[in-house]
Amino acid sequence: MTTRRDFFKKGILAGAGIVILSKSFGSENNPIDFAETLTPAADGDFTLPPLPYAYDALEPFIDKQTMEIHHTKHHQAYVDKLNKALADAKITGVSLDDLCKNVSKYSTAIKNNAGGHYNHSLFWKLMKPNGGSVLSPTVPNSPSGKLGDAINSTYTSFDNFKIKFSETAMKVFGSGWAWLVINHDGKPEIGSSPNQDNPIMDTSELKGTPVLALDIWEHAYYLKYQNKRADYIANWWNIVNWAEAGKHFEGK
Ligand code: MN3
Repeated sequence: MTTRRDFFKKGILAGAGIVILSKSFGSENNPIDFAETLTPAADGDFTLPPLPYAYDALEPFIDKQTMEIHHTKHHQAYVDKLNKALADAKITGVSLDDLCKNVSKYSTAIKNNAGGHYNHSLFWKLMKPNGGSVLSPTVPNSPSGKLGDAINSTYTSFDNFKIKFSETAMKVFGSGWAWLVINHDGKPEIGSSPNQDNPIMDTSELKGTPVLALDIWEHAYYLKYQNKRADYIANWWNIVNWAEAGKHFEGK
């Protein structure tokens, strides 16, 4: 059995790990374009950003094997294919942000893989260890500050917001993403995108600055949850990094 004391110990250790890793991860002050990871390196290639926690840190909500394959195989493949597509098109020195914002000018290969790199880089940062276990109650996890206020005033309550966001995520047909964005009126808006599209792309129906991102591709949950997408979504709420989401909301 996990005791309450173990819980705190785990929490402190996990917290310390984040501090150490975030130094090498860089870009803590710029979470929206997280410049250091998303700008091509000097040789012109994008690189896979390290996870800001261990592969098993999101257990039991997302399992270690899924995280490891998702990061080292799927995300790495988007990075590699993006670099190849850019090299083939002889494009250098364009930031990932600018590739996405002007994606209508580029090939489908650049669009899909720039989106894949951008979305996953965001997704990892918007989750954090909860410290819970299947045998113990989880740490309550909800937004506070300006983001919490905006969610309450737009959706009447956090619970109602969760229902609306989860419904949107359930309705994504095939592979895609569910989002909370700040739209052009400065208001929170829930929506989804197909494939690896995202709300900063000039081709996207949903437009705005991403605040929350949830990967609805089966590779994000199939090993643990199989066809039970609803359970994956319900468990994901335990590991949302609301502090990070709040920074995005406030444009910090
Ligand atoms: Mn994915």
